[in-house]
Amino acid sequence: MKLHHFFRSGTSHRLRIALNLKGLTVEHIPVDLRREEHLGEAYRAVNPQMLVPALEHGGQTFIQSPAIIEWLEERHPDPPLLPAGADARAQVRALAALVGCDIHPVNNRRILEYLRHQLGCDEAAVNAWCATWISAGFDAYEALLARDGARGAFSFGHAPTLADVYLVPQVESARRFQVDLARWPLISAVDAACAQLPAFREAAPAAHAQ
Ligand SMILES: N[C@@H](CCC(=O)N[C@@H](CS)C(=O)NCC(=O)O)C(=O)O
Repeated sequence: MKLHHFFRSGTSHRLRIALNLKGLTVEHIPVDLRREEHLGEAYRAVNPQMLVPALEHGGQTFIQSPAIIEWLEERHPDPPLLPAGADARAQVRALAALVGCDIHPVNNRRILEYLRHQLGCDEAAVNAWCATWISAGFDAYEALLARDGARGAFSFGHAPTLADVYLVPQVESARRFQVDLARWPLISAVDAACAQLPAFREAAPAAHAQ
């Protein structure tokens, strides 16, 4: 498998965590978003959407991190990223979607570039934008963690799940936008628990910095 990714991209980060949790190794192909390599013709041929990550396997190229992670889960079910039972699965998928559908997309690079260049926002306004949507999502995530009485150290149950795969990169991104994480002690504790595990540590942006 070949993974096209950028060290600081949250969606790439979540895919690296999922691959590590599954014990899978890949060839790493860095795509530098700072140099806009994803907007060049070479990368367009890999992913016409011109976003990272993309995963090549068996002559096929997979895009969209949620679809790739589901594909991994189907192809490599052990260890599972989803719990047993439809109700529990819905809970974990909801946590992941809260991050993947409602926090990450509005803070993506191209959105921030539009704010800067089309709408004339300065860096303070851009950071305030990011902090607003991260905070709204994390307030809800924290409340969901608080009301789950059966939870251990992770977002759900006693082992890492899809929810943690999505949460940890978003926490990393919140740090980058200088959002004060003290407001969300349960999220911070989950992030710390994940950081104990090699699968998460070895997927971190710092371990892949270019
Ligand atoms: N829904 C897509 C989103 C992918 C995405 O937005 N990737 C970001 C990096 S985290 C990207 O390539 N951004 C480039 C840009 O915004 O110019 C996925 O989950 O794979």
